Amino acid sequence: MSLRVVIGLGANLGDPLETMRTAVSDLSTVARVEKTSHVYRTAPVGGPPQLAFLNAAALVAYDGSPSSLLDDLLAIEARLGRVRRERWGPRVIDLDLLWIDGVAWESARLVVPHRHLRERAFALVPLLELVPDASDPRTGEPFAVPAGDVQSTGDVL
Ligand code: A4P
Ligand code: MG
Repeated sequence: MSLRVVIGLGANLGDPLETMRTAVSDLSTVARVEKTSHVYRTAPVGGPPQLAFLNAAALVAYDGSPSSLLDDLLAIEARLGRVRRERWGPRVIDLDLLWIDGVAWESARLVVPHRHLRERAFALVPLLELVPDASDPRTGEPFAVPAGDVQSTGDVL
């Protein structure tokens, strides 16, 4: 049986929109991409002073374990990071495994739902655009969006 998964995409270096579109195309080689969200311009949360991010999400069906999906995401990040690193620096794309329908997972290298999901409007807004009734698998409670500076750019992935 396939896992129903929402993957969060974030980027703030290089050409974020282009990189996110390439990431979705790479994702489609390892999973069935069912829907992608609008693109949102978001204020950076945490870290050093930095440029605004673009964030979005993809709903995919995946035939494998959460842990092998993480391997696939890390491989896509490495591929895109390597291409961009020469021009713009090392962090051009972040692919996070935000949520898996009905699955709570906790290992040394992977925690699902993503451990900061509930605090992050930049992750929850695109997730809920794709799955409006998404809930926390541990409690069954629907997610609520916290306050945050998140604005649709009007683009889609
Ligand atoms: N890992 C554990 N659980 C997960 C999961 N559910 N999905 C582990 C993905 N990875 C998971 O990630 C470090 C390790 O986390 C992975 O190797 C995996 O084993 P990373 O992507 O290398 O590191 P990171 O992303 O720099 O660190 P961190 O703490 O995961 O950062 P976040 O949480 O991803 O946040 N502000 C805005 N507006 N938009 C953003 O997208 N992103 C960040 C980074 C900060 N501020 C932001 C945004
Ligand atoms: Mg990450």
